Amino acid sequence: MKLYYTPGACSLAPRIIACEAGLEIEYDKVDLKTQTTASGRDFIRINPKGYVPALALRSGEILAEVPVILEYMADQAPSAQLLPRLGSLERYRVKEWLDFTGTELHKGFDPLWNGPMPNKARQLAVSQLQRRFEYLDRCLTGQPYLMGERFTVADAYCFTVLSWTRFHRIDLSACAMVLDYMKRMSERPMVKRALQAEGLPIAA
Ligand SMILES: N[C@@H](CCC(=O)N[C@@H](CS)C(=O)NCC(=O)O)C(=O)O
Repeated sequence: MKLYYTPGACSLAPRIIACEAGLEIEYDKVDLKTQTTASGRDFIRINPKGYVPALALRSGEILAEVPVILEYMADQAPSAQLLPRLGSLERYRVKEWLDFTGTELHKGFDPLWNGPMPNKARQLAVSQLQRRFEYLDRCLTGQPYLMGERFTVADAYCFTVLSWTRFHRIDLSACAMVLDYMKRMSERPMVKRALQAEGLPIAA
């Protein structure tokens, strides 16, 4: 399999899961501005959506969308126990976290990536995100991971998105549980490996 990624983007989540699951994956870096890959390919022909991540399967087919790629990867390595059993309520709970992360957190950052914006608009985007972080903070009280004691694919995605708060200088001081969670996540050996592989800081 081959993962098309951009350093520090949401494609970091599948890289973390590939490391945690011990999957053998090739990587091809995508320049999102030019839509070309490090291997010299036209990315739009690989993923017509024009965004990372994209996972090329052994069959040559392309799978896109972070939650789907994470679920697929976890199912390739059931012994790593990165997802609860298919059909169980816990599995749907993980999907609930994946959807929350994708729609409420990940896409909440979109306005902040789109270049210079009026201060008022930035404040609105940040305060909406902060409301979500406060919810997350309450959920993480007394438990190390989103699902409780066990790390799942949802943590890889949530951690990846939370790491963008540093880049955008979003104040998380009111969310002590979230800060602890980010520290705990960044201490996982496979998370460190993924961050190092993308040339990202590993400090919590
Ligand atoms: N719904 C997509 C969103 C992916 C996404 O937003 N990727 C960003 C990087 S974090 C990207 O490549 N943006 C470039 C673009 O949209 O042109 C998913 O879940 O995979």
